[in-house]
Amino acid sequence: MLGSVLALAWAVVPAHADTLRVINLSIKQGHFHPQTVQVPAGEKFKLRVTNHGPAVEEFESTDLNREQIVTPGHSIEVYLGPLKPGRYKFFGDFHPDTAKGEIVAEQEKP
Ligand SMILES: [Cu+2]
Repeated sequence: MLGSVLALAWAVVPAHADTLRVINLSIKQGHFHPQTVQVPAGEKFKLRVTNHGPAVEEFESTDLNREQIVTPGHSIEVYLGPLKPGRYKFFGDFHPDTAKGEIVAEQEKP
């Protein structure tokens, strides 16, 4: 029985991993690149945030209720969505004057 459960798990997990949209966000010198991230509304996605240094940063979003430290040379993964159409601000908590961005969730046109 255990064997068939494991086989099912293996069959299901890669399919999910393949369909999840991954969006890369870089941190450099207290700025996010890109500053605006567009995603389709109503879909889950993963934000991969990489800190190219030199300072530690914290990816933070009050709108999305996320807060995660990113040390120089490292990446974090933030699972988000599905979002309603709208704009969701994020910022770098250690450089809040310069590290600003937003995620724009848009309904895809049929
Ligand atoms: Cu914070």
